[in-house]
Amino acid sequence: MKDKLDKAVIVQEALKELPSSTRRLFLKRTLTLGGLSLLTGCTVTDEDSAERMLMKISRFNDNVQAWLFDPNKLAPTYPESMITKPFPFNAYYDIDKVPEVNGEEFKLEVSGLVADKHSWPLAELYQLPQTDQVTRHICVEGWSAIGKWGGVTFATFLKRIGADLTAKYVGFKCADDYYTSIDMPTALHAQTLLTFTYGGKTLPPEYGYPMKLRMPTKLGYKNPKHIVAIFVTNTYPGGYWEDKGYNWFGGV
Ligand SMILES: Nc1nc2c(c(=O)[nH]1)N[C@H]1C(S)=C(S)[C@@H](COP(=O)(O)O)O[C@H]1N2
Ligand SMILES: [Mo]
Repeated sequence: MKDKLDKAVIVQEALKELPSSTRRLFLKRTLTLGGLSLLTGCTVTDEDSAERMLMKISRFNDNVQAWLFDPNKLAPTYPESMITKPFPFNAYYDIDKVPEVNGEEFKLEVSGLVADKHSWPLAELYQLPQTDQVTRHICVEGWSAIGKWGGVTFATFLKRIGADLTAKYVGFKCADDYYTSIDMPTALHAQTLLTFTYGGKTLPPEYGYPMKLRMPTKLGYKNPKHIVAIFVTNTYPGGYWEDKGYNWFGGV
């Protein structure tokens, strides 16, 4: 990084870090280093350390992905015959450590930029209009699987609680130590569901009982299981893997 870097090389290196689909779209829109600086909010110079540069690229990547995200574009859906059996379990711990949640006592906490902060027992959540979809879950660890999840469209839930839909983030706290957060346009996407069922049956513990936010437009680690609290905020909430260096936007 000490050598005088040609501006074109900096842009090229930054682009290498982007997923190929993003890269293609990005190249189509022919953004320059000026644009890169605008998006990252800082000037990319040859004095930046490699780590700072990578941090900038990751934040740049978040911004580019957010910028390219088309709220009306639907992720593919599949026939039920293509459902992966058995559907894989994944968490940052082994299956014998899956959190046990008592559904009778459970109440979903809601906080932040919302008008109605009452906590939701499961029975009340089940009364919201339910829908299901068969989509592909893609994990960065190198596997993907098709499954069927059912629940309420998250936009419906956000409107029901009087969420500030102009806020930047929706954050999630889980019954394990997991947490994550998403951008509002994705939260409002038609295929973003707050799900209570898997394969037509109550979500089993290993897949995230009592609820999982299912987004076919985002990578697996952005899909929180065992959600116990939801909050709407303009303060960046990060996430379990995101704080360890995974890209925050995490689009597929
Ligand atoms: N609460 C919680 N949610 C989580 C995780 C986790 O460890 N804890 N892992 C994430 C990752 S990396 C993946 S791939 C999916 C796995 O979901 P599955 O077990 O239903 O396949 O859950 C995501 N959500
Ligand atoms: Mo994952």
